[in-house]
Amino acid sequence: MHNLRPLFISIILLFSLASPVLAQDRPNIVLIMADDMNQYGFLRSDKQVKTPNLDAFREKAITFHQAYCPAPACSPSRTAFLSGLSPHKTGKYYNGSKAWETDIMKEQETMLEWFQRAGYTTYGYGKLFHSDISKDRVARNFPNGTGKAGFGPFPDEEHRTFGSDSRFRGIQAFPDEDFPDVQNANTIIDLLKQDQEKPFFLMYGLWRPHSPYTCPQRFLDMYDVNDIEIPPGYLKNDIDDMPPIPKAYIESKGQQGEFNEIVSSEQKWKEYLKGYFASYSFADYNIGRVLEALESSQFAKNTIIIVTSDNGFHMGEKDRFDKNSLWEQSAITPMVIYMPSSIQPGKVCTAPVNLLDLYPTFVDFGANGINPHKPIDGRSIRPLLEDPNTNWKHPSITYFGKNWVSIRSEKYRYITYPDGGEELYDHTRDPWELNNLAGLKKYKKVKSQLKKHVPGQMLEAIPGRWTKMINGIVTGVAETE
Ligand SMILES: [Ca+2]
Ligand SMILES: [Ca+2]
Repeated sequence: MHNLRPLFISIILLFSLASPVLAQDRPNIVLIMADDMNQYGFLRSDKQVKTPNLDAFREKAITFHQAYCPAPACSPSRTAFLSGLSPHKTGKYYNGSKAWETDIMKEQETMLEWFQRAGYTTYGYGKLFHSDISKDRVARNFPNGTGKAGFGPFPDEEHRTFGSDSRFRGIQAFPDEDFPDVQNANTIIDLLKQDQEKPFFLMYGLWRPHSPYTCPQRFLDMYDVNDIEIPPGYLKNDIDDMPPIPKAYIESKGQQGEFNEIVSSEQKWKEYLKGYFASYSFADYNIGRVLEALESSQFAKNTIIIVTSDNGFHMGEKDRFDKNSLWEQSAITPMVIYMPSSIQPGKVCTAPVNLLDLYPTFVDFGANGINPHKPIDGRSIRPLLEDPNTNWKHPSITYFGKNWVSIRSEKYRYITYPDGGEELYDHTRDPWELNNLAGLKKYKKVKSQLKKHVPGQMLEAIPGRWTKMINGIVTGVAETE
């Protein structure tokens, strides 16, 4: 009798191999996340950045013109949307503070952990969580490894165009194979040629266009410095109509030094733009390679594809070459979503959405009755994917500290600061947020409507380098008032 056992096991195995066919009713999901990619390649009518692959992709996808990050920097943005928790509930507002060791985060089920429990295989290559998270947790989220990690290559000291600050390591060319973005795309292209037993969630985290602005030479050759224009959103003395806290922040030593150096000559500014644009086009190239591999794969008909970034970036507007601000340039992220069954290709959606909305959207599409262990923030944007013109009354919220919050409705951006200082911009007339309307009586009602979305309770920021710096600025302003 006992020699029937292997046969019995074989039958069981046969059935378990057959079941993934059912699982494939649910879509695969590919999330492509660039780093510090602002909207220059997307929104501007005088688009200077060349993105042929993203342009072609947008023809068959839905482009969200008002997508924002939960917090305007790599680590807090990724921590929020991958954990499903808004920064005001975790205290993770800035880079350089450890969020993942807190009790709330230890207990939180990440997007990847939920995907696994819902029957998906999770893959991730490149820059994913950023730092501040343990290797064990990363390995749990991406059991197949995370590909080529790291941040290089860095140019030698003498090639640094803008001094030794790590954010401004100079513009220089290297061969394709030196770049993690190329290596990880290669890995993904190979992976997409293989069969999958289960539906999969695949994340491709690029480093570019984040500095240093190094890329293969042909991307630098795409741009002539003489053809590059200074950003139209730059206005000298733009900060004059701001309240004391943002003014003090922009004028603080750490924020100002780089700005003065880059804008010291128009040539230098344009060279900086060229470096960023070339890195942007390099990211577009790598994204295009992965999109092409997907399109020619067996998964083309059943895969949702999202292209986005963790945050935006200022190119001199508001006296900044950085993210880490609540203004449009820094808070906005590209977001293009391809639905294989969509009847809305090439459409634009102007409803304000947030990276935090991705996790609940994925749950909406892939849950199969399995919901995250604990409540998650954000809301499913499935209705907008099915009809981009859906009436959407929800603003998008971005945080830069306790009581340092921006509420972005379709029409307005409202910002409030810890001392009660306010900004209000009307995007129908002022897309560059140059004219602060917060002090005008006629906007009192608009402000109070937007202010209702500011949470009553916000956690203190987790200690860290940025927390210390921001607290110093707030205290400094209070002392002079
Ligand atoms: Ca970033
Ligand atoms: Ca202004």
